[in-house]
Amino acid sequence: AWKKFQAKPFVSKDDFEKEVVRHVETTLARSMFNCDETAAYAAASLAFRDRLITEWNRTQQRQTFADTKRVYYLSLEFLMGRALDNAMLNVGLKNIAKEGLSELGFRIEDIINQEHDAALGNGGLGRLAACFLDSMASLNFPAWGYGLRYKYGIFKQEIVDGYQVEVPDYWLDFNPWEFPRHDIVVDVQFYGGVRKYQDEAGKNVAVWEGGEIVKATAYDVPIPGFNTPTTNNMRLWSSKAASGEFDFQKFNSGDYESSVADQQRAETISAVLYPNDNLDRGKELRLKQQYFWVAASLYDIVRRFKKSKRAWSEFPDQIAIQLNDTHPTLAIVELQRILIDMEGLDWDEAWTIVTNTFGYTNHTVLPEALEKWSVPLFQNLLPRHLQIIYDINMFFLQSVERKFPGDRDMLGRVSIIEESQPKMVRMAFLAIVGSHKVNGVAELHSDLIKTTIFKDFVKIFGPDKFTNVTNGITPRRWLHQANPRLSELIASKTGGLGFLKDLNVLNELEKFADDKEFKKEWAEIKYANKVRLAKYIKSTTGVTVNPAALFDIQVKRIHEYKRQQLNIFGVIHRYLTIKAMTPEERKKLAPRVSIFGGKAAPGYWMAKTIIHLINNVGAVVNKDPDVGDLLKVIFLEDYNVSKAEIITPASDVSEHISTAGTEASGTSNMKFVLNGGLIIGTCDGANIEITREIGENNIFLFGNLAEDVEDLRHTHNYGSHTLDPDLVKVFDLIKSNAFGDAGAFGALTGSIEDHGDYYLVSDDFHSYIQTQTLVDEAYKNQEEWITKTILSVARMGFFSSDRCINEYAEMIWNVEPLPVGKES
Ligand code: 26Q
Repeated sequence: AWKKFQAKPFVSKDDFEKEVVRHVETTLARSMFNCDETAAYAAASLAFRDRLITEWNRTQQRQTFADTKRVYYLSLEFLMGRALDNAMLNVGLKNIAKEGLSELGFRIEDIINQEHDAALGNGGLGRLAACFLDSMASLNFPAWGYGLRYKYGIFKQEIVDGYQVEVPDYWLDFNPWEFPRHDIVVDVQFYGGVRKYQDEAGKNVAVWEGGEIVKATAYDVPIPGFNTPTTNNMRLWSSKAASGEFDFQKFNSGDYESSVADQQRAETISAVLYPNDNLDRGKELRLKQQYFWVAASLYDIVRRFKKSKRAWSEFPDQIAIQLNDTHPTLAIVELQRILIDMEGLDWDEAWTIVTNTFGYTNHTVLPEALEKWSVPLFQNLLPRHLQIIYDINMFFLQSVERKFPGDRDMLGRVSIIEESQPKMVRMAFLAIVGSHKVNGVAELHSDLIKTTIFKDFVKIFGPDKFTNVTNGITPRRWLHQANPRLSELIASKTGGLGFLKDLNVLNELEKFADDKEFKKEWAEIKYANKVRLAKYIKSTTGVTVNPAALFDIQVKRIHEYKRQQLNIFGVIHRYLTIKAMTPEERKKLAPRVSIFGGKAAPGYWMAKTIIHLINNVGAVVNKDPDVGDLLKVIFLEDYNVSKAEIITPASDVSEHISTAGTEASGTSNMKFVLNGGLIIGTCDGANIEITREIGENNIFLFGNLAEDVEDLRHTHNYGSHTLDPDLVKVFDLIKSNAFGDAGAFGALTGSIEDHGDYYLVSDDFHSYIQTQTLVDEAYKNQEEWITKTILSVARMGFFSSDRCINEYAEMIWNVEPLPVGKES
């Protein structure tokens, strides 16, 4: 009977406006007479949210009813960016919304710009999780994301006098995209002790008791697929003290202050995202975050499974859990604990279920990023889990001993417990032992982990446990949303928006690579995107840049291994070259705008020094009359997802210049090429596969290869290390205080001159400068340049996150899509 009362989702402009007006006047309790852009954003979002939530409900019912296998993607980071534009496009009603908002007196861009980014991530790993959610929904996979609802996402970056300053990102003030589930609350235990005894049947029983309880409340965010009704769920947990407002017992006994302190301590768990990217600092609160999130998520997953009344042995047939790096590795231990301590399964039966359920994705080989936790810290916070880890390790080492009898070195190398002072739990090893598949994120990276950090495990488990799934990006956000004109042009030549669901359709563009008309339109779009970025640069930095200049962009987290220092040293070299030129020579040079953006971890001094140098170089170069338009240096403040949507379509070249073997994949490289930019890059991460796909004539590769890095480092430390002469000139200029007090940059130049140049800046400098010269030359031939960019875009189909998700589904998860109409 109720079915006839269900609201019909709007499909027309008038109905959309009706919804907006209704939300302004009732939900927001405001009048249309003073409806500003904030209110219009809120109302438009609520109108779309209503639509999403209807489909979200249907999708959840459909998936529950069909009872097929589900994927749970566990990630401590989901770098979602804005939701409104994405929702409008995925539902296919942006044009209707645009017209409707226009009738109400608003420009849709202004309304979209009201939204605060959901910035619950640092960089690549977090954005990958967001692209995966989009692909899983768009491909109709029954899939949930599980994460933490941080009160503060990644900090907002301000540049003051050339220095990075961090400002808190409080983003929850008004967030229409989340639904608090006050009925879904999980108790999570910390500290306490373990009591062991034998029950009547003689079975060993362990009880974890005492300690403290923190409550996890679920907040659900709908994830709409593109051009499909499937709307999946992202569930984020928020922490609260177990006693609610405050502890009445303590309050009544006069201990008011400590009851408030308890509450604050509990809420601290989900308060803030750790701003380190590729660095592990072993802080207790971080381990608390991990367990809090993992325990709540597994409780939720297990509860859902138990409703199906299936045998435990069917758990891995119904559930696949993917670990986004080692951050959720405790889930392995927690599931084993639930099965043996709570559900009474015996160890082997439980362990088979656990290992068949989990898959682990590795995102780094950098030693400083590999997670380790001190055993004493673990013992105190999670005493039962530590016991289970010791048991997992014991059974594992016994199996190694059987396979490699007497190899004590091997046992020491692969032990989950590092015998250091204090002892440490090696999370990556635990993740490998507890999963049935381990994957890297690009071919080179997957090969490297097999031959370096996880070499012994390949011998132990065999090579089939280790695989590669090259990263991808969602073309919905990174082409259709960020670059609507290019998307429209492609649609007009390939028969509609089908390429957004099957990115290999882009291949059809190859036949336009020499088409005059097409090339003209293509070039116009790039120019318009550069004009848009130039305006943004003007409004945020005050610097005027020429949109006809070559835009050279490097935006990503600031890290020594990513080598923004190589880029800025190259810029200084260019500055020196320009200064030494005659006016005639200057006329022949292609004007350039070097654009940087990215955050440094707050405690990473070297990264902050690099930002400082970039800003100081900009301050000098940008006002030098000898230079004029030939060189401008821009640092864009607070790089984030919504800014990436403006920046990515505007590159002529982008830089992906990590020391070979250090960048696991990179994903912005894919975004820039998909938007018609070329790449200057090293033979690292996904650059290698991009080259294979688009052809080596369409990419500017330079630098030493991964296989030579180790020897070069050895030479620096034990042989002779002479700096590249051009780099010496750059350092001399810095030391002459040309960019402010050189003392500020001593640590940076010193790391290269005196401390072994670990990232091979000097070794790659000459090759880098030469390649930049090739870029200048190539850019002069615009006809050829445009052809290269068209061919590149045409060949980028492989890098869709849809391809990537299909590979995970087939090789690791063994799950099938569940489109509407396929329920039975
Ligand atoms: C670990 C312990 C304690 C605190 C923080 C962390 C931590 C947090 C974030 C460690 C690593 C990260 C993020 C890593 C990351 O973003 N890696 C990137 O992942 C991308 C997606 O696979 C790749 O494209 C990049 O190459 C890789 O650097």
